[in-house]
Amino acid sequence: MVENFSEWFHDILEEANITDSRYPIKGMAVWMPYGFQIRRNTTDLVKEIYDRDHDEVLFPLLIPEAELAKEGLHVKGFEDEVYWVTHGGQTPLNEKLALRPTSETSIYPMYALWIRSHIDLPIKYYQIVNTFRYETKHTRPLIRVREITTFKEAHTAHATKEEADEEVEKHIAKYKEIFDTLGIPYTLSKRPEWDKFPGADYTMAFDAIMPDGKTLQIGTIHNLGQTFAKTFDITFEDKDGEHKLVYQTCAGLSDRVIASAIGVHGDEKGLCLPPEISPNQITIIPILFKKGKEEVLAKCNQLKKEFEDAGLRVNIDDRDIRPGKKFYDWELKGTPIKLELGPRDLENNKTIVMRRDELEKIELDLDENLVNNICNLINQYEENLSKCAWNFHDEHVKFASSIDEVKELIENGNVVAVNWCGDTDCGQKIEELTGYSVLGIYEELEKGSKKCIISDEDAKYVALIAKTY
Ligand code: P5A
Repeated sequence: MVENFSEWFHDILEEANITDSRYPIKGMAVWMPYGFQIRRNTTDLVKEIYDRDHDEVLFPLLIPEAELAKEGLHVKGFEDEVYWVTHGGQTPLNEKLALRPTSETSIYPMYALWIRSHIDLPIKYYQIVNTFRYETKHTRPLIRVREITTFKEAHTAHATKEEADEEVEKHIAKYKEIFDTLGIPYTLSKRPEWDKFPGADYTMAFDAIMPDGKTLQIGTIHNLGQTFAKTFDITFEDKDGEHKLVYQTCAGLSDRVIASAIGVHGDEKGLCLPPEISPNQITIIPILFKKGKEEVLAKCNQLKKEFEDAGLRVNIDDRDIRPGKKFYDWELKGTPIKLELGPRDLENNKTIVMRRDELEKIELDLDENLVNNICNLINQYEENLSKCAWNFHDEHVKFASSIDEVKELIENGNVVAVNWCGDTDCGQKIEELTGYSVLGIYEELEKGSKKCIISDEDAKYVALIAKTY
């Protein structure tokens, strides 16, 4: 799988009924039923966490050209990626309308109308919508799409810089909770100046390491300072009667959360889904013969109900096909627990259960704490997924002290940490000499303790270098 992760990923999406990429527009795929359930469970998780202190809203998809063009830095960053609507039927529109590539320029003119006084602050809204980016790099389902179908974007405005700085930390904590719940390991780094979000003061980014060693940016948090507030005139009257500009943050996640959950946990047999987002946490497979069929099915239904009452998602695969084929299918689809039940099991009051990660047969008593025992297995499975993924992650972050070493380590599937003075020229030189990207600042160094990998100046930071998706 490591050798051809790209192919594995492409195939599993189709085989497991997640997406179908044959839709006749590049970079746009269909969410299939099994994938749609994973997507719904993932958005439910994100919503649950964001609803704690944000309000959900829904803005229109189209942005007038004049608004999009207002913030110079921002528009420059996106100008090659915007899809335009130019006609209404046969009639050319007076003003071109952009399909949102992201919604700052859609939301902030409205913030300017809504925010009047310090009592209107903070404002913390989020939406989960589709956004459109005419990506020119190689597109891949879920990873680099032109219609980002599941774009969670949060936009906040605050009275003070301190509050905005704190909000960045709160977004970071939320993202950690989301990734930790799904057992997705990450590095968190501050993007270099030349790679920050267009219009942001700075960008904090989460990256996951895929099985081929390439990193995937799975979430970003931007401190926007007052740049957009100036452009869109978002002001408020403070307690002292003075009119001031707000400070802003925004934070985004996409379909890549699902891509990384699939990528970091999958194996040669298929998916291993985190229980939180798996469409079914338990799949019951009845072993049916003519004799005793009714009793077995009745017991399966009874168990399903008991599991559901305990808050678990359960399905019974009663298709008229060989049990072996069913086992194969559910291994491919990554259901955390398979439970098999045949007439002889019923007679003996037993069932055979299998965790998707270990695939070892475990015999459990049907009427001795079965629900509890299964819940324990799900917890063990969840912990093990996370542990194995973090082990892989930690083993693949290595330190290098020369450019040749950086190249060699990355070619062998690693992400590499180097000492860096923080100077843009040196940073870009690292990219030029290695052919790989500076992800960003991972750690600050004590003054004078280390030298920069390029300039021999004192290093201020440990920077991460990687081959990226
Ligand atoms: C934050 C939310 C923004 O757009 N505006 C509102 C800010 N940031 S971002 O970094 O440009 O995008 C947020 C996250 O979206 C994912 N992403 C993509 N996923 C799939 N296909 C794409 N073409 C794509 N482009 C961006 C990344 O995970 C990014 O961090």
